[in-house]
Amino acid sequence: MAQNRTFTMIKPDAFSAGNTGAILKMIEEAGFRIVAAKVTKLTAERAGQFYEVHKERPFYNDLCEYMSSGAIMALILEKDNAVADFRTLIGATNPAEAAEGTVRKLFAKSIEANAIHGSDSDENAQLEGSFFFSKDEEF
Ligand code: RTP
Ligand code: MG
Repeated sequence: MAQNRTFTMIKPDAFSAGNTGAILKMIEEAGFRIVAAKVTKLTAERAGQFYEVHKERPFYNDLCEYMSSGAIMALILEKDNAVADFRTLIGATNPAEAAEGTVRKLFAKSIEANAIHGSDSDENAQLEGSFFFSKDEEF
């Protein structure tokens, strides 16, 4: 995955609430181009692999259960400065601390069910994108 790309998931709370279209509109209006997208569902085991970095954290088991509780949408996005600009667009992990107008401020239900994921580095964007997509699914 190129350095100007990031990876995101619309999480089960936002997907099941029917907020996918509104979130995609925000993403495109912020200048991101969708280069890969799919609706899928993680098993608890796959969620555990995706969030392996957090396995010692107290919220890990709950997070894996929540992330496998329903369908998600996974996407790769392209824009200059994609990783940092996307983290700005989605806002703080805890919606109570998220800035006005951010995706999490508008759509997150709690610190856990917080509507959306955004990669935190170019390296993780690459790893997370390839967790969901093969090269020929990325345009
Ligand atoms: P993400 O990886 O999903 O983009 O979120 P993030 O960087 O803002 O937050 P991170 O620290 O990586 O945490 C990953 C996800 O775990 C859930 N979480 N729950 N109960 C809690 O205290 C807690 N803290 C984090 C959230 O779903 C968070 O996005
Ligand atoms: Mg994170």
